[in-house]
Amino acid sequence: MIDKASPLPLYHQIVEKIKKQIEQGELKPGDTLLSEREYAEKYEISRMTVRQAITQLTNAGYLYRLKGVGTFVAEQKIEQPLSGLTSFTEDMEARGMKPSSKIINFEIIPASSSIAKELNIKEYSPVYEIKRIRLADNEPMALENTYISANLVKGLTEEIVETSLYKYIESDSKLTIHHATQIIESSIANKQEAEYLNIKKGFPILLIQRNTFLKDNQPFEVVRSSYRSDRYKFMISMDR
Ligand code: 16G
Repeated sequence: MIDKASPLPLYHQIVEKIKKQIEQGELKPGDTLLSEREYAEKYEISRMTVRQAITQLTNAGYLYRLKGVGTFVAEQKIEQPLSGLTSFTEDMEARGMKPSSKIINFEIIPASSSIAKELNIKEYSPVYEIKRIRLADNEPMALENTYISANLVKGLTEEIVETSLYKYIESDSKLTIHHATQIIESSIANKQEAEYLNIKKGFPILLIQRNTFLKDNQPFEVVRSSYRSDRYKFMISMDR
């Protein structure tokens, strides 16, 4: 139970207890938490202490509050290792989740100077501009803007990018995806991102820019994505 003699603050003990219940599946996404009063009575502590614990868990994304309704267990974040160069489809399938995409835009446009530079092609050369909402088990996870040289990759269609771009590149177009660089930074959702990702405007998001290259160091894609920060965290392992 709660150890009042422990040097650990009481609210911290409550935080750890609820976290453990979530991690062990005793509390599942969508479950309603006990009320502040109920927790206070159960552990014989003050409501203030309970509130402090619940606020911390809410800020950390374990819980969410609905005004006038209660506090609920949130969906837990997907932990994405940053070791291999994988596709969204592969990542979701590896977790037993069903990947899908909603195409917002698919067209061939003249490359802007910055995209042309990154793809190592001439300005105004034709590039595919693909905007997709990426979903896992029908829940929006990320909004992706992809740019690919249309002279390099032939025959790309809306139907193909509704499933897996990488699968098409590697099986049908016979190109070898080799390496990538990725930059991750924090931001907040603008109106469009909020709408597509089913979050509120101003909600924290992670902006990820991936530049992917083929075997001979030839740039293949430039992708600018917005990921829901309440659904994603990234893991890097390091050697020393
Ligand atoms: C991932 C990649 C993206 C790539 C896509 C291909 C990041 C940030 N982005 O979402 O660059 O285009 O996978 O996925 O990791 P697909 O093969 O399922 O279309």
